[in-house]
Amino acid sequence: MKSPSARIRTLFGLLVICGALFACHLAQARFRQPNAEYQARRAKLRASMDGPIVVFGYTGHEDASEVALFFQEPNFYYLSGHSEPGAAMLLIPDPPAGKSVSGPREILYLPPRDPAQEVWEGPKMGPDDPGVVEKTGFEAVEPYARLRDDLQKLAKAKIYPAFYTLLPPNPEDGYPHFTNFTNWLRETLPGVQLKDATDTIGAMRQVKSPGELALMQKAIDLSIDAHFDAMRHVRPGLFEYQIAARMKEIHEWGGCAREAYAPIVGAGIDSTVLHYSILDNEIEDGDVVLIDVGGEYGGYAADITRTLPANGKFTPRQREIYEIVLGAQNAVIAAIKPGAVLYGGPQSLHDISYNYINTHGHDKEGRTLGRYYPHGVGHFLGLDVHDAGDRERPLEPGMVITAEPGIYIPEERLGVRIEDDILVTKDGHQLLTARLPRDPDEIEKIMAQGAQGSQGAPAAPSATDSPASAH
Ligand SMILES: [Mn+2]
Repeated sequence: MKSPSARIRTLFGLLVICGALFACHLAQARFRQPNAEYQARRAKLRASMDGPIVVFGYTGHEDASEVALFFQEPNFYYLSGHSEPGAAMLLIPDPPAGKSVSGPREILYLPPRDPAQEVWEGPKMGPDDPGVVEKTGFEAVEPYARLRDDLQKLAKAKIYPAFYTLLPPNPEDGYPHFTNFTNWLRETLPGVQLKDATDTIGAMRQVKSPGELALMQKAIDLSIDAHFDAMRHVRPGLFEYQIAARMKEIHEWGGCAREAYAPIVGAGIDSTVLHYSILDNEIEDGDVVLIDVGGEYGGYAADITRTLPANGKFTPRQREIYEIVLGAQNAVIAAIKPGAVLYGGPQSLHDISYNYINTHGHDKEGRTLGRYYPHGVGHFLGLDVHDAGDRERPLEPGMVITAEPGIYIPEERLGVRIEDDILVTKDGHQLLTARLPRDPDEIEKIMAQGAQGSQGAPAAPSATDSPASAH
């Protein structure tokens, strides 16, 4: 669909000033690393490929709902730090021996500035802005319209055996961003072999830099603060969404731009629904409340789950199941070190958790509990909550994973998940969520303190009161 002329758009905009047409190009905050970090990532990617790499940013059309804010495609962001719609980049590796290539090797393509649109959405970066090369850290910044010519010239020179891009997942859900641009590339470069760079970039994203880890720890600390608040306030009679509301406020008040994922607060039977997101039920006496809520800070996700007794005291059966999940999680955490794998093989972290759960406790019919653990032990964490990269790759220092075993028994209205975020270190691991108690006695104590002082509840320890992590 063509956009209306600027004049019509302006008139129409007066009528729908809060509407979706304009909201979709406002951007969410991610906090940039220094340009040198993006340059190093691009250099590493170029060095590992035998052909030019073309990566397309999101256009702003990916999510057209009224509440959508523009959020850059994570691989594009990872390689550029650029958060505005409609951009592309071309990365050109060293040519094979005996061949040569001239001109810049890292080019950012930007759409032209649109003054009429900027009235509504604020200024955007344009290819002709003074200082745009220094600001973006690319070797060259060109108008987007030049991309086609540059690609065709490069292909015609027959220097490289293939070109790379992010090929679409199969099937591609939602707006077909990757399908659209891959089709465009095939039309633009007929006869050129097009290969996928997704796995290579995903492997790079798995190992976090100190700057990324700092943002992740901030997301985690704010999420821990929110979980402390939930422990102090959960009680029968509240609705699930009220707990989420307080947690979201703590995230945003602390600087999170958004949630890392739709909050899950499930009481009673809802605790057994893995991705429960309606949050419209009342918390009842005797329920457990499963709280899987994490904020996103500077673009990086936290992912934390705690399961609380609604009235502040676990029943013997709830505690029994809780302690099995905790035992499984402790066994997993203890095994996290370089070389371990999340999935694949009998020593995998997943199998450790499954075997623990399946050899401890029983259901009401006397059966083992493995059947009530239907999901995986965890995932990589980063720009995405379920972050990029091969889940069977042996762990390396700098990777961050979650450990989140769970047991969900609908016939007992009982779901328990405990989820923490863990950095793989040279010698083992560091529990980034260590400040938030997992022990059931400690949780009951904090809940009792919260119930006592419902007006002046003791403040959660802040990130500076105690070490944010332990080895
Ligand atoms: Mn998770």
